[in-house]
Amino acid sequence: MTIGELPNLEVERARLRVVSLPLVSPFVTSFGTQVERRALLVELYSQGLVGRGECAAGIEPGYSAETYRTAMEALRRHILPSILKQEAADVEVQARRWAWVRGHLMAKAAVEMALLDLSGQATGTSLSQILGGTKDRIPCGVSIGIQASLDATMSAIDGYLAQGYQRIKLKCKPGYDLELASAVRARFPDTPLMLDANSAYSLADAPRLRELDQFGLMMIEQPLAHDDLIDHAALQAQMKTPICLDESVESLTDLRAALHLGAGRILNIKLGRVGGLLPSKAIHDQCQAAGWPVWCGGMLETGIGRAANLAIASLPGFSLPGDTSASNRYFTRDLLVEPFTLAPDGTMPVPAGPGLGVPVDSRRLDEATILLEEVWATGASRP
Ligand code: OSB
Ligand code: MG
Repeated sequence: MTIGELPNLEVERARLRVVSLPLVSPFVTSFGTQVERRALLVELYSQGLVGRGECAAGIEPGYSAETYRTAMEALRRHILPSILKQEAADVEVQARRWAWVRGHLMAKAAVEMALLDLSGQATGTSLSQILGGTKDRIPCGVSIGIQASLDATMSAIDGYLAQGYQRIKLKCKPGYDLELASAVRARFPDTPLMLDANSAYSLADAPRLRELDQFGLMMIEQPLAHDDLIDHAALQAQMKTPICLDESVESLTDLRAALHLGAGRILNIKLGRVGGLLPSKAIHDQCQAAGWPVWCGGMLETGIGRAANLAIASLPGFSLPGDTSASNRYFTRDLLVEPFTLAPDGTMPVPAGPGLGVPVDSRRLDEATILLEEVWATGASRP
């Protein structure tokens, strides 16, 4: 079954669930510190099945404008009422029913994930098969937050390399960049290495950023403003290190502008950031046509969102190791019966079961739940 053959489904019932999972260690970036993954899950019911989707948004709007709370409001008032108890339709038609809602891409992506999970379960097809995946294992990298010291950074890298991770991404910020790259390169001369600035620089920092060229980085991710393409193009023209865009590409339109301007050479695809798996596939296809390698980013997802990340990463254009790391890199206990584990060769399997393909541990899910809400077709908070 492919995207054109998805079954018609009626969404009979919808629930919003918020879970809280403590992180094994605080995750520090140029925009803030996260100590827990608080995830909004969308649960859709159809024909005796439950489809699940995870919203990428977190507690604070430091990465993008969305938070799990803005997503809840958009979902309960606008997005879910557009599809609840409507005539049965396939996922593409359902997505057109909420397309009138501007923005709220992570909220939309969570509903789309749940619908695709239902579609896969109803037809015995995995998400990867639905999307046209060609791989059954994914090469994995790891994203390391800003550490208290260079020593702590070195031992974190040592630990992840020992587990098999195929590339190291280090979060950086102005003042925590050249010394970091130089020290890590001296100690790990051949490790595939990259930095992620999460928009912390401006074009005035170009001379400093150009110094990074000497360290043989695979790429630098999103050095400049979250909504900029023009300055990224100017920076890329002066830098050998490839620029990888993250925050700046939220749609196929943004990608076309980025390609036109030469605002980078690589794209990090996050399905929440671009509004879902189907938009991610379209963006992947366009990157393939343009010769831009892509890889799958992450938002510290629980196993539910991680399963969808692995499915999209199985498409052929995902030619670089992504931020799809094992469950134990984030949590002591994930939400799944079988947590995701890294094989010694640094790969993880793409789930092969129907839909998301990862059985959820319902006791663990209930333990982690801090809020559960029924959504009404009227869009009101009460029927
Ligand atoms: O910029 O890629 C990012 C986590 C939260 C928000 C933004 C980013 C990240 C990561 C972690 O880098 C990726 C992961 O391991 O899930
Ligand atoms: Mg990033």
